[in-house]
Amino acid sequence: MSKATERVEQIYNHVVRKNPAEPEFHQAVHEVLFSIVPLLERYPIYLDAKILERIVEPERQIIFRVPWIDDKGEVQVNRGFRIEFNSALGPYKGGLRFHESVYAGIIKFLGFEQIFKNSLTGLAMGGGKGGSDFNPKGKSDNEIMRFCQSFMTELYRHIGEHTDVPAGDIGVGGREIGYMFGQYKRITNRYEAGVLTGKGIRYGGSLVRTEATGYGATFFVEEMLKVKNETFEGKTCVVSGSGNVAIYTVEKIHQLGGKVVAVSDSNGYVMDPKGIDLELLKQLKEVERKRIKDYTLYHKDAVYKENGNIWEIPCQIAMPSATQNELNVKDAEILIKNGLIAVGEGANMPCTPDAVDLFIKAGVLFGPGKAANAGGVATSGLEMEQNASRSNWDFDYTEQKLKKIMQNIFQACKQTSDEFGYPQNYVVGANIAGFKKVADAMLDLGVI
Ligand code: NDP
Ligand code: 2IT
Repeated sequence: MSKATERVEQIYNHVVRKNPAEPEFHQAVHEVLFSIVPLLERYPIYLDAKILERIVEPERQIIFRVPWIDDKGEVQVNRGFRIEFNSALGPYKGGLRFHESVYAGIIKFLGFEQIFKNSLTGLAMGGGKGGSDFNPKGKSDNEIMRFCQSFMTELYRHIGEHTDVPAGDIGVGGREIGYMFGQYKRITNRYEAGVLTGKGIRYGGSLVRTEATGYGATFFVEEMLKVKNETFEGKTCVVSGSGNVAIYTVEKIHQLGGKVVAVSDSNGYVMDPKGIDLELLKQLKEVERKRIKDYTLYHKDAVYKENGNIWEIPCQIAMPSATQNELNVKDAEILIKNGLIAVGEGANMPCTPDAVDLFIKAGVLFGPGKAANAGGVATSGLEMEQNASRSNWDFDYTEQKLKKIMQNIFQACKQTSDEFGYPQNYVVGANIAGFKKVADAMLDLGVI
């Protein structure tokens, strides 16, 4: 075992001891630390300066009570989080997740990933993440608004356009960002558009931000496919989830000539052999906020499978776009057996570590989340740029900027994986390229 590997083991074990019962955080740290060993062996300065010990410790963690009153007049209490992980490259930046499963370990894993993802975009953004264990399912619009207002009543004092800039994630979309921006403006008496991203177009949002994560993930896979002289044209694809990322992944795949035959939610999947009807999907999920099951009311050829495993559906390209650890090694085996050629992680950490290893070993093109889904936060960076200059770019211009960023991220992953002797291992490429920029900035900034 090399000296660097030994140090990484010690640091990883320390993280596990210091952050007990947070398996998702341990998983994210394990992946990054062990995959950057080739860099640490080449440049011992990162170990000497204790960059790893510093980077695994959030700069600041804020945990707060979120009391609100439901429609029956009952007081409800949730827990709010904002974990400001690393600000070496810019203000903390990352989404807010509202989901009942949220606890510190989830926010830490997401915040940790965000550091390297944001670094890969090439924009000046540090890493952070936040959210709440609030479950938005079945809540009325007024309940959502009251929750968002209460959440912001504490959060406002910790954020700012030059400090920390939240956005959406699971359970937080344009509606929630609107309510939170309204409350921030009211409390602070400042029209500070750059304090949140993912805003509506009428009040400082950017065109393409809604589409950005799904479009970006598809662009990333398009770049991977080029390596094998392949395109999306005529390919059968499966996209898990049916939220923001999934919907715009389907849209871009269809524009590029591929066919998405299945999408899902946490209850089951719907399979439409003719290809998912995008307009119906948008109507059901974005307008009516219904379950994916209702798709079959409108398309009789489509089948809905309650609790079904979407990865059993044969496809050439898989885009897991729902949540962490949704695709395990058994699913990977099935997908490979069915002729899979590429995986693009639209979600954060959707594939388990043994599934990732198997994909790479089998020669499947694998785009890790922190690279493949960076288009969302990159376009948030473009939104901040427009807010700072009080300008509004048009759709095509913004989409071209997003595409260029995704191509650059792919090139960084490819060149770095080649340089360190792991050709086509974009996990190694993304982690080393993302880490190196942050670590070099931390060296420049001194021990802080
Ligand atoms: P949405 O809330 O819009 O949609 C989430 C989708 O995933 C829903 O279909 C939801 O189903 C499903 N899902 C969520 N949790 C689970 C679960 N525990 N088990 C099964 N299915 C689940 O979120 P987004 O589309 O924005 O986010 C999806 C993923 O993409 C997340 O991992 C997020 O971190 C990541 N991401 C998002 C970005 C963004 O800009 N929004 C940027 C980069 C990454 P149900 O309705 O049944 O809960
Ligand atoms: O995981 C992510 O990158 C996001 N949820 C988007 C973060 C952002 O600040 O746009």
